[in-house]
Amino acid sequence: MKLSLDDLRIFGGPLAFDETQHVGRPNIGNRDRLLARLDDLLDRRWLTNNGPYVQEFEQRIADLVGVKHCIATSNATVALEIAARAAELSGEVIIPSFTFVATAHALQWIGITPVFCDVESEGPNIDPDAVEKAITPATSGILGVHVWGKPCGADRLGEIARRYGLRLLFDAAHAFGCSYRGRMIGSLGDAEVFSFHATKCVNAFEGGAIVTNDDGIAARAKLMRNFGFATYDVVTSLGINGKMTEICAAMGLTSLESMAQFTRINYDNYRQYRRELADLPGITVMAYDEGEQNNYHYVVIEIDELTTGLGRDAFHQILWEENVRARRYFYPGCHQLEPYRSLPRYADLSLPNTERLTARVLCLPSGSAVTPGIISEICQIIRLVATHGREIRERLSSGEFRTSRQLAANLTAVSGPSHA
Ligand code: T4K
Repeated sequence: MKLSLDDLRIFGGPLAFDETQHVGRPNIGNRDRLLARLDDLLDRRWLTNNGPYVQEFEQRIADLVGVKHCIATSNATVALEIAARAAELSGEVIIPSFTFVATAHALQWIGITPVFCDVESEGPNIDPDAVEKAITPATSGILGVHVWGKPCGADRLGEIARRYGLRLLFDAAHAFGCSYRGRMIGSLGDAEVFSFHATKCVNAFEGGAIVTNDDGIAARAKLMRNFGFATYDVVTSLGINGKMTEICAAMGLTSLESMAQFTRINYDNYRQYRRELADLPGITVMAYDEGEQNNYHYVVIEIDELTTGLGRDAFHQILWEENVRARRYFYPGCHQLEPYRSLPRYADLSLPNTERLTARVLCLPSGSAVTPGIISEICQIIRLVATHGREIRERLSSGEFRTSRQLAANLTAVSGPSHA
Protein backbone atom coordinates (compact mmCIF):
# COMPACT_ATOMS: atom_id res chain seq x y z
CA MET A 1 0.00 0.00 0.00
CA LYS A 2 1.17 3.51 -0.81
CA LEU A 3 0.73 5.55 2.34
CA SER A 4 2.99 8.53 1.72
CA LEU A 5 4.43 10.34 -1.29
CA ASP A 6 7.78 8.64 -0.71
CA ASP A 7 6.03 5.34 -1.47
CA LEU A 8 5.32 6.51 -5.02
CA ARG A 9 7.58 5.11 -7.69
CA ILE A 10 8.29 8.61 -9.01
CA PHE A 11 9.91 9.46 -5.66
CA GLY A 12 11.83 6.21 -5.49
CA GLY A 13 9.23 3.97 -3.83
CA PRO A 14 8.67 0.35 -4.84
CA LEU A 15 6.76 -0.56 -7.99
CA ALA A 16 3.09 -1.07 -7.09
CA PHE A 17 2.64 -4.01 -9.49
CA ASP A 18 5.17 -6.48 -10.88
CA GLU A 19 2.59 -7.57 -13.45
CA THR A 20 1.28 -4.85 -15.76
CA GLN A 21 -2.33 -3.92 -15.07
CA HIS A 22 -4.23 -3.30 -18.31
CA VAL A 23 -7.51 -1.78 -19.40
CA GLY A 24 -9.30 -4.46 -21.37
CA ARG A 25 -7.26 -7.54 -20.43
CA PRO A 26 -9.18 -10.25 -22.30
CA ASN A 27 -11.90 -12.21 -20.52
CA ILE A 28 -11.24 -15.88 -21.29
CA GLY A 29 -14.37 -17.83 -20.33
CA ASN A 30 -14.61 -21.60 -20.15
CA ARG A 31 -11.43 -23.08 -21.62
CA ASP A 32 -12.81 -26.62 -21.86
CA ARG A 33 -15.81 -25.43 -23.87
CA LEU A 34 -13.51 -23.46 -26.18
CA LEU A 35 -11.12 -26.37 -26.67
CA ALA A 36 -14.03 -28.74 -27.37
CA ARG A 37 -15.26 -26.33 -30.05
CA LEU A 38 -11.77 -26.13 -31.55
CA ASP A 39 -11.67 -29.93 -31.76
CA ASP A 40 -15.07 -29.90 -33.48
CA LEU A 41 -14.16 -27.34 -36.08
CA LEU A 42 -10.90 -29.12 -36.88
CA ASP A 43 -12.73 -32.43 -37.22
CA ARG A 44 -15.28 -30.75 -39.49
CA ARG A 45 -12.53 -29.16 -41.63
CA TRP A 46 -14.72 -26.11 -42.02
CA LEU A 47 -12.57 -23.19 -40.90
CA THR A 48 -14.17 -20.04 -42.30
CA ASN A 49 -16.69 -18.78 -44.93
CA ASN A 50 -20.00 -18.72 -43.10
CA GLY A 51 -19.42 -21.93 -41.13
CA PRO A 52 -21.76 -23.42 -38.53
CA TYR A 53 -20.18 -21.61 -35.56
CA VAL A 54 -20.46 -18.26 -37.33
CA GLN A 55 -24.13 -18.92 -38.08
CA GLU A 56 -24.77 -19.97 -34.48
CA PHE A 57 -22.95 -16.86 -33.20
CA GLU A 58 -25.05 -14.64 -35.47
CA GLN A 59 -28.28 -16.26 -34.30
CA ARG A 60 -27.34 -15.89 -30.64
CA ILE A 61 -26.57 -12.20 -31.10
CA ALA A 62 -29.71 -11.48 -33.11
CA ASP A 63 -31.80 -13.21 -30.40
CA LEU A 64 -30.08 -11.38 -27.57
CA VAL A 65 -30.47 -7.98 -29.21
CA GLY A 66 -33.90 -8.68 -30.66
CA VAL A 67 -33.16 -7.90 -34.32
CA LYS A 68 -33.92 -9.72 -37.55
CA HIS A 69 -30.38 -9.86 -38.91
CA CYS A 70 -26.84 -10.23 -37.62
CA ILE A 71 -23.89 -10.35 -39.99
CA ALA A 72 -20.68 -11.35 -38.22
CA THR A 73 -17.44 -9.86 -39.51
CA SER A 74 -13.70 -10.09 -38.99
CA ASN A 75 -13.72 -6.93 -36.86
CA ALA A 76 -15.85 -3.86 -36.16
CA THR A 77 -13.83 -1.53 -38.41
CA VAL A 78 -14.64 -3.61 -41.49
CA ALA A 79 -18.21 -3.94 -40.20
CA LEU A 80 -18.49 -0.13 -40.13
CA GLU A 81 -17.18 0.09 -43.69
CA ILE A 82 -19.59 -2.55 -44.90
CA ALA A 83 -22.54 -1.08 -42.96
CA ALA A 84 -21.85 2.38 -44.42
CA ARG A 85 -21.81 0.99 -47.95
CA ALA A 86 -24.81 -1.28 -47.36
CA ALA A 87 -26.76 1.73 -46.06
CA GLU A 88 -25.70 3.54 -49.25
CA LEU A 89 -24.01 6.40 -47.43
CA SER A 90 -22.05 8.88 -49.50
CA GLY A 91 -20.75 12.45 -49.34
CA GLU A 92 -20.69 13.51 -45.69
CA VAL A 93 -21.56 11.57 -42.56
CA ILE A 94 -21.78 13.27 -39.17
CA ILE A 95 -19.88 11.57 -36.36
CA PRO A 96 -18.53 12.53 -32.94
CA SER A 97 -14.85 13.41 -32.72
CA PHE A 98 -14.80 11.83 -29.25
CA THR A 99 -14.42 8.22 -30.37
CA PHE A 100 -11.82 5.62 -31.27
CA VAL A 101 -10.24 6.60 -34.54
CA ALA A 102 -11.71 3.53 -36.28
CA THR A 103 -15.10 5.27 -36.49
CA ALA A 104 -13.63 8.07 -38.61
CA HIS A 105 -11.17 5.91 -40.53
CA ALA A 106 -13.90 3.47 -41.61
CA LEU A 107 -15.68 6.32 -43.41
CA GLN A 108 -12.61 8.05 -44.77
CA TRP A 109 -11.30 4.68 -46.04
CA ILE A 110 -14.32 4.31 -48.30
CA GLY A 111 -14.29 7.89 -49.55
CA ILE A 112 -16.90 9.36 -47.22
CA THR A 113 -16.08 12.62 -45.43
CA PRO A 114 -16.47 12.32 -41.65
CA VAL A 115 -17.95 15.57 -40.34
CA PHE A 116 -16.82 15.85 -36.73
CA CYS A 117 -19.37 17.05 -34.29
CA ASP A 118 -19.13 17.98 -30.62
CA VAL A 119 -20.43 15.90 -27.72
CA GLU A 120 -22.96 17.04 -25.15
CA SER A 121 -21.56 19.28 -22.41
CA GLU A 122 -21.80 16.50 -19.83
CA GLY A 123 -20.44 14.01 -22.43
CA PRO A 124 -19.60 11.51 -23.64
CA ASN A 125 -21.93 11.22 -26.65
CA ILE A 126 -22.74 13.18 -29.79
CA ASP A 127 -24.85 16.29 -29.24
CA PRO A 128 -28.07 16.12 -31.33
CA ASP A 129 -28.26 19.93 -31.55
CA ALA A 130 -24.72 20.06 -32.96
CA VAL A 131 -25.65 17.27 -35.38
CA GLU A 132 -28.55 19.26 -36.73
CA LYS A 133 -26.33 22.30 -37.24
CA ALA A 134 -23.76 20.22 -39.15
CA ILE A 135 -26.23 18.96 -41.78
CA THR A 136 -25.53 20.15 -45.33
CA PRO A 137 -26.92 19.14 -48.74
CA ALA A 138 -24.04 16.60 -48.91
CA THR A 139 -25.01 14.85 -45.67
CA SER A 140 -26.25 11.29 -46.17
CA GLY A 141 -26.19 10.00 -42.63
CA ILE A 142 -25.40 10.23 -38.93
CA LEU A 143 -23.13 7.72 -37.23
CA GLY A 144 -23.49 8.00 -33.45
CA VAL A 145 -21.17 6.20 -31.03
CA HIS A 146 -22.32 4.74 -27.71
CA VAL A 147 -19.10 5.68 -25.95
CA TRP A 148 -18.14 3.33 -23.04
CA GLY A 149 -21.49 1.60 -23.60
CA LYS A 150 -23.46 4.67 -22.57
CA PRO A 151 -26.30 5.11 -25.05
CA CYS A 152 -26.54 8.06 -27.44
CA GLY A 153 -29.73 10.11 -27.47
CA ALA A 154 -31.12 7.78 -30.12
CA ASP A 155 -34.68 9.11 -30.05
CA ARG A 156 -33.63 12.71 -30.82
CA LEU A 157 -31.15 11.53 -33.42
CA GLY A 158 -33.86 9.36 -35.01
CA GLU A 159 -36.22 12.30 -35.17
CA ILE A 160 -33.55 14.48 -36.83
CA ALA A 161 -32.63 11.70 -39.28
CA ARG A 162 -36.28 11.26 -40.28
CA ARG A 163 -36.84 15.00 -40.71
CA TYR A 164 -33.83 15.39 -43.02
CA GLY A 165 -34.15 12.03 -44.80
CA LEU A 166 -30.83 10.73 -43.43
CA ARG A 167 -29.66 7.25 -42.51
CA LEU A 168 -28.93 6.71 -38.83
CA LEU A 169 -26.24 4.23 -37.86
CA PHE A 170 -24.54 3.54 -34.55
CA ASP A 171 -21.04 2.44 -33.69
CA ALA A 172 -21.92 0.19 -30.75
CA ALA A 173 -18.40 -1.24 -30.43
CA HIS A 174 -18.52 -0.73 -26.63
CA ALA A 175 -22.19 -1.38 -26.12
CA PHE A 176 -22.91 -5.08 -26.51
CA GLY A 177 -25.33 -6.05 -23.71
CA CYS A 178 -26.40 -2.45 -23.01
CA SER A 179 -29.84 -0.91 -23.35
CA TYR A 180 -31.40 2.47 -24.13
CA ARG A 181 -34.80 3.28 -22.64
CA GLY A 182 -35.41 -0.43 -22.18
CA ARG A 183 -34.49 -1.35 -25.77
CA MET A 184 -31.33 -3.30 -26.44
CA ILE A 185 -28.57 -1.38 -28.19
CA GLY A 186 -28.25 -2.99 -31.59
CA SER A 187 -31.90 -2.47 -32.38
CA LEU A 188 -31.64 1.32 -32.78
CA GLY A 189 -31.39 3.27 -36.04
CA ASP A 190 -30.97 1.63 -39.45
CA ALA A 191 -28.04 -0.53 -38.36
CA GLU A 192 -25.55 -0.83 -35.53
CA VAL A 193 -22.08 -2.33 -35.28
CA PHE A 194 -20.57 -4.29 -32.37
CA SER A 195 -16.93 -5.08 -31.71
CA PHE A 196 -15.84 -8.45 -30.33
CA HIS A 197 -12.17 -7.49 -30.16
CA ALA A 198 -10.07 -9.26 -27.51
CA THR A 199 -10.33 -6.23 -25.24
CA LYS A 200 -14.14 -6.11 -25.23
CA CYS A 201 -16.46 -7.57 -22.57
CA VAL A 202 -17.48 -10.41 -24.93
CA ASN A 203 -14.70 -11.27 -27.32
CA ALA A 204 -14.07 -13.44 -30.36
CA PHE A 205 -10.28 -12.80 -30.37
CA GLU A 206 -11.07 -10.37 -33.21
CA GLY A 207 -14.60 -9.87 -34.48
CA GLY A 208 -17.45 -7.57 -35.25
CA ALA A 209 -21.09 -7.70 -36.26
CA ILE A 210 -23.66 -5.61 -38.11
CA VAL A 211 -27.13 -5.86 -36.62
CA THR A 212 -30.21 -4.50 -38.37
CA ASN A 213 -33.91 -4.91 -38.96
CA ASP A 214 -33.51 -3.58 -42.49
CA ASP A 215 -33.73 -6.46 -45.00
CA GLY A 216 -31.98 -4.45 -47.74
CA ILE A 217 -29.02 -3.45 -45.57
CA ALA A 218 -28.68 -7.04 -44.34
CA ALA A 219 -28.77 -8.55 -47.84
CA ARG A 220 -26.22 -6.08 -49.20
CA ALA A 221 -23.94 -6.44 -46.16
CA LYS A 222 -23.97 -10.24 -46.47
CA LEU A 223 -22.86 -10.04 -50.08
CA MET A 224 -20.24 -7.35 -49.41
CA ARG A 225 -18.70 -9.34 -46.57
CA ASN A 226 -17.83 -12.12 -49.03
CA PHE A 227 -16.44 -10.27 -52.09
CA GLY A 228 -19.97 -9.76 -53.45
CA PHE A 229 -20.40 -13.49 -54.20
CA ALA A 230 -24.08 -14.46 -54.42
CA THR A 231 -23.07 -18.08 -55.07
CA TYR A 232 -20.15 -19.92 -56.62
CA ASP A 233 -18.69 -17.84 -59.47
CA VAL A 234 -21.51 -15.26 -59.35
CA VAL A 235 -20.50 -11.80 -58.15
CA THR A 236 -23.40 -9.37 -57.90
CA SER A 237 -21.89 -6.42 -56.04
CA LEU A 238 -18.71 -4.77 -54.90
CA GLY A 239 -17.36 -6.62 -51.91
CA ILE A 240 -14.46 -7.14 -49.56
CA ASN A 241 -13.25 -9.95 -47.33
CA GLY A 242 -14.90 -9.19 -43.99
CA LYS A 243 -15.69 -12.75 -42.93
CA MET A 244 -15.45 -14.00 -39.37
CA THR A 245 -13.52 -17.27 -39.03
CA GLU A 246 -14.81 -20.38 -37.25
CA ILE A 247 -12.12 -20.16 -34.58
CA CYS A 248 -13.21 -16.60 -33.78
CA ALA A 249 -16.87 -17.64 -33.69
CA ALA A 250 -15.93 -20.54 -31.37
CA MET A 251 -14.35 -18.03 -28.98
CA GLY A 252 -17.31 -15.68 -29.44
CA LEU A 253 -19.81 -18.41 -28.54
CA THR A 254 -17.75 -19.45 -25.52
CA SER A 255 -17.42 -15.85 -24.40
CA LEU A 256 -21.18 -15.28 -24.80
CA GLU A 257 -21.84 -18.21 -22.45
CA SER A 258 -19.92 -16.33 -19.73
CA MET A 259 -21.32 -12.90 -20.50
CA ALA A 260 -23.47 -12.72 -17.34
CA GLN A 261 -20.44 -13.58 -15.23
CA PHE A 262 -18.22 -10.98 -16.99
CA THR A 263 -20.87 -8.32 -16.53
CA ARG A 264 -21.22 -9.19 -12.85
CA ILE A 265 -17.46 -8.89 -12.35
CA ASN A 266 -17.41 -5.57 -14.21
CA TYR A 267 -20.28 -4.31 -12.09
CA ASP A 268 -18.54 -5.31 -8.85
CA ASN A 269 -15.33 -3.62 -10.05
CA TYR A 270 -17.21 -0.47 -10.99
CA ARG A 271 -18.98 -0.38 -7.59
CA GLN A 272 -15.68 -0.88 -5.79
CA TYR A 273 -14.00 1.96 -7.69
CA ARG A 274 -16.98 4.20 -6.93
CA ARG A 275 -16.87 3.26 -3.25
CA GLU A 276 -13.13 3.67 -2.84
CA LEU A 277 -12.93 6.94 -4.77
CA ALA A 278 -16.11 8.42 -3.30
CA ASP A 279 -15.76 11.84 -1.70
CA LEU A 280 -12.34 12.36 -3.26
CA PRO A 281 -12.31 16.01 -4.36
CA GLY A 282 -11.48 16.45 -8.04
CA ILE A 283 -12.06 12.79 -9.00
CA THR A 284 -15.40 11.56 -10.34
CA VAL A 285 -16.06 7.98 -11.36
CA MET A 286 -18.42 8.33 -14.31
CA ALA A 287 -21.78 6.84 -13.43
CA TYR A 288 -23.85 4.34 -15.41
CA ASP A 289 -27.64 4.54 -15.38
CA GLU A 290 -28.41 1.45 -13.33
CA GLY A 291 -31.98 1.48 -14.57
CA GLU A 292 -30.63 0.29 -17.93
CA GLN A 293 -28.72 -2.83 -18.86
CA ASN A 294 -24.97 -2.11 -18.90
CA ASN A 295 -21.88 -4.20 -19.44
CA TYR A 296 -19.93 -1.88 -17.07
CA HIS A 297 -16.84 -2.66 -19.12
CA TYR A 298 -15.17 0.74 -18.92
CA VAL A 299 -14.48 2.34 -15.56
CA VAL A 300 -13.74 5.98 -16.32
CA ILE A 301 -12.62 8.74 -13.98
CA GLU A 302 -12.82 12.42 -14.73
CA ILE A 303 -10.06 14.54 -13.18
CA ASP A 304 -10.53 18.18 -12.27
CA GLU A 305 -7.06 19.72 -12.26
CA LEU A 306 -8.27 22.89 -10.54
CA THR A 307 -9.10 20.78 -7.49
CA THR A 308 -6.36 18.16 -7.51
CA GLY A 309 -3.53 20.47 -8.59
CA LEU A 310 -2.39 17.92 -11.14
CA GLY A 311 -3.87 17.26 -14.55
CA ARG A 312 -5.06 14.02 -16.12
CA ASP A 313 -1.77 13.46 -17.95
CA ALA A 314 0.14 13.60 -14.68
CA PHE A 315 -2.16 10.95 -13.17
CA HIS A 316 -1.72 8.92 -16.33
CA GLN A 317 2.06 9.03 -16.13
CA ILE A 318 2.25 8.39 -12.39
CA LEU A 319 0.02 5.32 -12.81
CA TRP A 320 2.11 4.04 -15.74
CA GLU A 321 5.22 4.40 -13.56
CA GLU A 322 3.49 2.05 -11.11
CA ASN A 323 2.80 -0.44 -13.94
CA VAL A 324 -0.87 0.53 -14.22
CA ARG A 325 -1.65 1.11 -17.90
CA ALA A 326 -4.60 3.43 -17.45
CA ARG A 327 -5.81 4.58 -20.87
CA ARG A 328 -6.85 7.98 -22.21
CA TYR A 329 -9.94 6.76 -24.08
CA PHE A 330 -10.17 8.98 -25.98
CA TYR A 331 -7.30 11.37 -26.50
CA PRO A 332 -7.04 13.43 -28.57
CA GLY A 333 -10.30 13.86 -30.46
CA CYS A 334 -10.25 12.40 -33.99
CA HIS A 335 -10.24 15.88 -35.50
CA GLN A 336 -6.82 16.38 -33.89
CA LEU A 337 -5.39 13.16 -35.32
CA GLU A 338 -3.93 12.53 -38.76
CA PRO A 339 -4.96 12.59 -41.49
CA TYR A 340 -7.81 14.84 -40.37
CA ARG A 341 -5.86 17.56 -38.55
CA SER A 342 -3.82 18.30 -41.68
CA LEU A 343 -6.81 18.55 -43.98
CA PRO A 344 -7.99 22.13 -44.64
CA ARG A 345 -11.61 21.34 -43.77
CA TYR A 346 -10.69 20.46 -40.17
CA ALA A 347 -7.90 23.03 -39.68
CA ASP A 348 -9.92 25.54 -37.63
CA LEU A 349 -12.39 23.10 -36.17
CA SER A 350 -13.05 23.78 -32.51
CA LEU A 351 -15.08 21.29 -30.47
CA PRO A 352 -14.92 22.64 -26.91
CA ASN A 353 -16.80 19.87 -25.11
CA THR A 354 -14.73 17.21 -26.88
CA GLU A 355 -11.47 18.99 -26.12
CA ARG A 356 -12.43 19.41 -22.48
CA LEU A 357 -13.35 15.73 -22.12
CA THR A 358 -10.29 14.40 -23.94
CA ALA A 359 -8.12 16.33 -21.44
CA ARG A 360 -9.88 15.02 -18.33
CA VAL A 361 -10.81 11.35 -18.64
CA LEU A 362 -8.89 8.22 -17.77
CA CYS A 363 -9.99 4.57 -18.07
CA LEU A 364 -8.90 2.27 -15.26
CA PRO A 365 -8.19 -1.48 -15.33
CA SER A 366 -11.26 -3.66 -14.94
CA GLY A 367 -12.57 -7.01 -16.20
CA SER A 368 -11.97 -10.54 -14.96
CA ALA A 369 -8.16 -10.16 -14.78
CA VAL A 370 -8.46 -7.56 -12.03
CA THR A 371 -9.01 -8.49 -8.36
CA PRO A 372 -10.48 -6.41 -5.51
CA GLY A 373 -6.97 -6.16 -4.06
CA ILE A 374 -5.61 -4.68 -7.30
CA ILE A 375 -8.45 -2.16 -7.45
CA SER A 376 -7.80 -1.11 -3.84
CA GLU A 377 -4.13 -0.55 -4.59
CA ILE A 378 -4.96 1.53 -7.70
CA CYS A 379 -7.49 3.59 -5.74
CA GLN A 380 -4.95 4.14 -2.98
CA ILE A 381 -2.47 5.57 -5.51
CA ILE A 382 -5.12 7.83 -7.05
CA ARG A 383 -6.21 9.04 -3.60
CA LEU A 384 -2.64 9.79 -2.60
CA VAL A 385 -1.95 11.72 -5.80
CA ALA A 386 -5.27 13.57 -5.78
CA THR A 387 -4.85 14.74 -2.21
CA HIS A 388 -1.19 15.83 -2.66
CA GLY A 389 -1.26 17.17 -6.22
CA ARG A 390 0.33 20.52 -5.45
CA GLU A 391 2.99 18.99 -3.22
CA ILE A 392 3.88 16.50 -5.96
CA ARG A 393 4.16 19.31 -8.45
CA GLU A 394 6.42 21.34 -6.14
CA ARG A 395 8.68 18.41 -5.32
CA LEU A 396 9.07 17.60 -8.99
CA SER A 397 9.67 21.24 -9.93
CA SER A 398 12.36 21.58 -7.28
CA GLY A 399 14.15 18.54 -8.69
CA GLU A 400 13.36 16.30 -5.73
CA PHE A 401 12.74 13.00 -7.42
CA ARG A 402 14.56 9.76 -7.66
CA THR A 403 13.26 8.35 -10.90
CA SER A 404 13.33 9.62 -14.43
CA ARG A 405 14.25 13.29 -14.82
CA GLN A 406 12.34 13.25 -18.09
CA LEU A 407 9.20 12.04 -16.33
CA ALA A 408 9.40 14.93 -13.89
CA ALA A 409 9.75 17.35 -16.76
CA ASN A 410 6.72 15.83 -18.46
CA LEU A 411 4.67 15.80 -15.29
CA THR A 412 5.08 19.46 -14.70
CA ALA A 413 4.86 20.41 -18.37
CA VAL A 414 1.74 18.51 -19.38
CA SER A 415 -0.34 19.82 -16.53
CA GLY A 416 0.22 23.47 -17.24
CA PRO A 417 0.52 26.15 -14.55
CA SER A 418 -0.50 25.46 -11.01
CA HIS A 419 -3.97 26.64 -10.12
CA ALA A 420 -3.17 26.95 -6.44
N1 T4K B 1 -15.39 1.90 -32.73
C1 T4K B 1 -15.05 2.13 -31.45
C2 T4K B 1 -15.80 3.17 -30.68
C3 T4K B 1 -14.01 1.41 -30.86
O1 T4K B 1 -13.65 1.66 -29.59
C4 T4K B 1 -13.33 0.43 -31.62
C5 T4K B 1 -12.25 -0.32 -31.04
C6 T4K B 1 -13.75 0.23 -32.96
C7 T4K B 1 -14.78 0.98 -33.48
C8 T4K B 1 -13.09 -0.79 -33.83
O2 T4K B 1 -13.27 -2.10 -33.34
P1 T4K B 1 -12.33 -3.32 -33.87
O3 T4K B 1 -12.10 -3.07 -35.34
O4 T4K B 1 -11.06 -3.29 -33.05
O5 T4K B 1 -13.17 -4.54 -33.61
C9 T4K B 1 -8.17 -1.12 -28.19
C10 T4K B 1 -8.82 -2.16 -29.09
O6 T4K B 1 -7.83 -2.76 -29.92
C11 T4K B 1 -9.92 -1.61 -29.94
O7 T4K B 1 -10.68 -2.70 -30.40
C12 T4K B 1 -10.85 -0.73 -29.09
N2 T4K B 1 -11.89 -0.11 -29.85
C13 T4K B 1 -10.05 0.35 -28.40
C14 T4K B 1 -10.92 1.22 -27.53
O8 T4K B 1 -9.08 -0.28 -27.57
P2 T4K B 1 -5.81 0.06 -28.37
O9 T4K B 1 -4.93 0.17 -29.57
O10 T4K B 1 -6.01 1.25 -27.54
O11 T4K B 1 -5.31 -1.06 -27.37
P3 T4K B 1 -4.79 -2.52 -27.62
O12 T4K B 1 -5.69 -3.32 -28.48
O13 T4K B 1 -3.38 -2.45 -28.04
O14 T4K B 1 -4.86 -3.21 -26.17
C15 T4K B 1 -5.52 -2.67 -25.05
C16 T4K B 1 -4.95 -3.23 -23.77
O15 T4K B 1 -5.26 -4.59 -23.54
C17 T4K B 1 -3.49 -3.08 -23.79
O16 T4K B 1 -3.20 -2.20 -22.77
C18 T4K B 1 -2.94 -4.48 -23.70
C19 T4K B 1 -4.07 -5.41 -23.36
N3 T4K B 1 -4.21 -6.61 -24.21
C20 T4K B 1 -4.52 -6.44 -25.52
C21 T4K B 1 -4.73 -7.53 -26.33
C22 T4K B 1 -5.07 -7.36 -27.78
C23 T4K B 1 -4.05 -7.85 -23.64
O17 T4K B 1 -3.73 -7.98 -22.44
N4 T4K B 1 -4.26 -8.96 -24.44
C24 T4K B 1 -4.61 -8.85 -25.76
O18 T4K B 1 -4.82 -9.87 -26.42
O19 T4K B 1 -7.23 -0.42 -28.94
